[in-house]
Amino acid sequence: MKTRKILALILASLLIIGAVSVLAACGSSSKDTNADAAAQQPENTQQTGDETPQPTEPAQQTEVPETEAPGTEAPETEPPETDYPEPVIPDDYYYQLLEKNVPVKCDIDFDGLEDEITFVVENDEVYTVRIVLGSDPGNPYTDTFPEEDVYYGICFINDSDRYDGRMEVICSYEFSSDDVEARAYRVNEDGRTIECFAKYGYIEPIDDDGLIYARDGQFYVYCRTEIFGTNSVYNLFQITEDGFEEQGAAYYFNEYYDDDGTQIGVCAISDFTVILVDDNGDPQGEATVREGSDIYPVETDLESYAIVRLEDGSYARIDIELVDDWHPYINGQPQEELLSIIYAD
Ligand SMILES: [Ca+2]
Ligand SMILES: [Ca+2]
Repeated sequence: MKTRKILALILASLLIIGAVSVLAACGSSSKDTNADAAAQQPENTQQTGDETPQPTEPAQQTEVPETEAPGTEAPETEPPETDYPEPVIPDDYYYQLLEKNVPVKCDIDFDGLEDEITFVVENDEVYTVRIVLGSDPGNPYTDTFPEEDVYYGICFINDSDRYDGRMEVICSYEFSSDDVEARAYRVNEDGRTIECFAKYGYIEPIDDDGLIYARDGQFYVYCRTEIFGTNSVYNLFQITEDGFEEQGAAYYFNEYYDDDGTQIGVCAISDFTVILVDDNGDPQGEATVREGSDIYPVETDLESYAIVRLEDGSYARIDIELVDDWHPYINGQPQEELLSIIYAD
């Protein structure tokens, strides 16, 4: 009986233990899930609680641009609608047009320290280039264009030579009664001083939007000549250690067209002799430009000759002599005795 009782007790206690453990297990598991939920919920509420002031808003903000991004992509499909091709700017030639009064960070002397370049324009008439070198931040370089009545100015950062370990800041100004000047700033080898080069001429953009002034490190400088009348001619330039350096052997004349799309030439008012040339510029004999026919200026070295196209499409060289350093003579005569010449003031 005793052993039965003992066994029954053991059995009962085992059952109780089993039941308790089952209950405990259920309780603990439900507690755990509650705890998990509780643990999650506080986290969530904590997050949302924290999110209200901080994390949520940035998260939402970053999400909004993400949804906007496809929207901003849409304009990217618009450029092809324009008539002109997009200029190709190689990655290895740095180029940056400066907005007026907006500093641009750029390491222009390749010393690993960011420099700050600003095209400062005050009252739309006082133009200053301001360069703060990262190597000498307490000593900003400034150069204010000295001429008065400046009515137009542009400024860009350009890498003329990929291998010279620096870049240039280049400006073009137009001021009092159509006078012009281009300037270039270059950090010297010492990494501290900046040299300024000046050149007579102005720089024109190469794209229709007027945003790109240089390609492959080179840019067009335009200047005035009195050859065949007051004309605008241009040549490719880049900046070397000596300053502005011509890249082409000759200057090209700007071509002008009337409303019908016909090129405007210069009319001969007297017969005169020219030298026909082939594609290489080699002489091919003489020809006579007849009174009443037009010549179309093509190129000149600005001092001794010009190449022109004749009405029949052939090309001819006209030897030029500049008398008094400016007055063009052709075949020993002032050009206005042979051609209908228009001089600007
Ligand atoms: Ca630098
Ligand atoms: Ca360079």
